Amino acid sequence: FIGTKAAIEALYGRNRLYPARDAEANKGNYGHALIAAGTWRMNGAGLLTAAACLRMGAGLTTWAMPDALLPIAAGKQPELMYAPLADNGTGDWTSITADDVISQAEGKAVLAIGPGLGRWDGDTAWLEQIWKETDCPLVVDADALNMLAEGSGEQFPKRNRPVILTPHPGEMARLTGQSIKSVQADRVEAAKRLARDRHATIVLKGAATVTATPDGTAVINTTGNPGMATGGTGDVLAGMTASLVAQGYEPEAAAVCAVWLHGEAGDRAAYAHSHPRSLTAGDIIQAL
Ligand code: NPW
Ligand code: AMP
Ligand code: MG
Repeated sequence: FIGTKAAIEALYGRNRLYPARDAEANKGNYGHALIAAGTWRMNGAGLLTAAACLRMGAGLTTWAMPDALLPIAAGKQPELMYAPLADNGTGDWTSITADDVISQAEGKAVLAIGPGLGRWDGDTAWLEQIWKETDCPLVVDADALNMLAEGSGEQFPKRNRPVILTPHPGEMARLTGQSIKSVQADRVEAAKRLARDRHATIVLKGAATVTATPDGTAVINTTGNPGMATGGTGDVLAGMTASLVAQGYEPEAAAVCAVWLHGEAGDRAAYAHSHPRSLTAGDIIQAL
């Protein structure tokens, strides 16, 4: 299935791609998203994820971060709320417990986890506990995908709530044990197989992003450009996807629509105002 704009509109309805806001709406109607992302060294990954979530229309967005980051994050995007978690002054996640994240996720409409998180000893068990004990849909990206790749099916069983995984080909290779080359040789099949194995919606990124679901559907995206091969664009997609989940989209529709809009915004930013070479991830958020 080729995900052109017309085809996506036919599948999900025009209102899904461009949802009109109810005139009587309040922010409570559009979900509260929690973003667990960012470290001292990669705080921008957290900011891009959270800002994209906000810009995509979530009612409220809270960014959970190691508390040493708060002074540099505060004020960058004043509409965000923050959940600074005690980090012993490290600026990383090593001493932040799974319980800290789980309690923040209580009552949230979605948890996006992974961009700029880094890795540490015991992180796969940390993610396992969050996977099992949070009650909201998950969008899993970046370092959290690498944690997941090192865990068994028992550690990461089928959840009651939706899961969306957003690997680039390098992360996909770690998740499947394949080489990047063999992932790229049959992207549709690789995405479909992982969707079945992990009981999750899979967004296999890169030119012509493939979104696959456990029931065997696969959608190939038609928007985007090589200017998007630059740091932080995947973090933006994770935030956009989480935002649509927070607003009540089913996981497949959230993923397909976020991927299409991310590429379309990337195309407008690259060709209308700039050049693909000069595109930055933040430009995609602006173009939304
Ligand atoms: P290569 O180099 O072409 O052989 P990693 P990361 C491959 C954070 N960020 N087609 C690539 O292969 C992230 O959120 C923070 C083919 C290479 O092997 C993460 O937390 C930023 N191959 C962390 O950095 C901005 C492809 O994947 C490997 C491919 C590390 O994430 C940047 C590289 O991936 C970043 O978002 C493709 N289309 N795409 C910030 N401002 O704070 C990727 N590969 O080793 O998982 O590292 O993606 O940079
Ligand atoms: P990440 O590697 O996680 O930062 O994600 C990169 C993002 O940019 C993904 O959404 C990719 O689909 C997109 N992207 C990267 N390279 C290209 C390309 N050549 N054409 C279209 N989209 C791309
Ligand atoms: Mg990434």
